[in-house]
Amino acid sequence: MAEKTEVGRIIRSLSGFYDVQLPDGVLTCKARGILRREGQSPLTGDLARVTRQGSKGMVEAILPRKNSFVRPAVANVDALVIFAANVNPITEPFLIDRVAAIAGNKGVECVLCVNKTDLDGAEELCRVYTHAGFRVIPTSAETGAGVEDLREALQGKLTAFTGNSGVGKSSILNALCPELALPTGEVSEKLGRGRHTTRHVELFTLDPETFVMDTPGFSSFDTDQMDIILKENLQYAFPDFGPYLGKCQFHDCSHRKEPGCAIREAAEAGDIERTRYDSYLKLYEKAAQYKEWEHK
Ligand SMILES: Nc1nc2c(ncn2[C@@H]2O[C@H](COP(=O)(O)OP(=O)(O)OP(=O)(O)O)[C@@H](O)[C@H]2O)c(=O)[nH]1
Ligand SMILES: [Mg+2]
Ligand SMILES: [Zn+2]
Repeated sequence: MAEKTEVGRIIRSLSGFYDVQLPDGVLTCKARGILRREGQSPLTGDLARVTRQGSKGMVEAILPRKNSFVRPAVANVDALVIFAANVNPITEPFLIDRVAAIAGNKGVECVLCVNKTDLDGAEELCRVYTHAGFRVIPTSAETGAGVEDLREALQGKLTAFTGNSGVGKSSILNALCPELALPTGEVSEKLGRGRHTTRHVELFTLDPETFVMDTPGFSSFDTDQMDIILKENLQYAFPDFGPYLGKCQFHDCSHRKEPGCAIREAAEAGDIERTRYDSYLKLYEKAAQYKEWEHK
């Protein structure tokens, strides 16, 4: 007789064990070796087919994914909230643009949460991303400002929080749901960097329809492991370029040095934010290098 299987969502993955949420509780599972051999490592957010073996379980299969990300290592998200701050630590716009482009390339909605506004209002950051067409939510985990706006943006979705270490992802999740009491870490004054307090991806239920994943903050190592976007597709991953696409002199314009490039002209005129265009150029170089390297 075939073994009874059940389907549940992976809410935590830690050192080779996967916690799967089933209707009657959480089952800790290992994964069948064949999954890894087939390059199918389970991710938090995955829907998994599991069998019970006493009090433990086995992940037998991963159901088809809506999407997945390398960093943060999550699957099946409706949206990403990218966290940024303009103080302790300062978030580089390039990091925001890179993560937003990866999400855009996969068709995943992106919200920018500008946190620590009690310390620094980050007006310029808010202006740039509002102009670029993002939904921007200024917050403070300290005062609670903006937390209800964020709650409303998360409603009814499965969202992953992401951003550099120390910007306050776990602190904001605690503000949304104090019972979670997640550990948060000091930011090193000397290095201006977070201490990588959150070490694994975990999915939390805010209400029966609203789920949020807390994830470890990026390190420089992670950014080298992020998804690559094909250089031809990169232009579509910048929603603020949309109105200018198809208006360049050359139909196969890469929007770098070509004459009559509508994107570059818009950036020079300030209609596209300069930092966004600079990030595009940087990502284009990375994408071009990757292809050469891959084809060697
Ligand atoms: N003043 C102020 N401090 C904050 C705010 N949000 C977070 N912090 C502090 O910033 C530090 C880092 O916060 P965390 O929530 O651990 O940051 P994180 O993004 O989860 O960091 P990782 O887990 O390392 O990725 C802690 O000392 C928090 O108390 C805020 O809005 N205002
Ligand atoms: Mg954290
Ligand atoms: Zn162009």
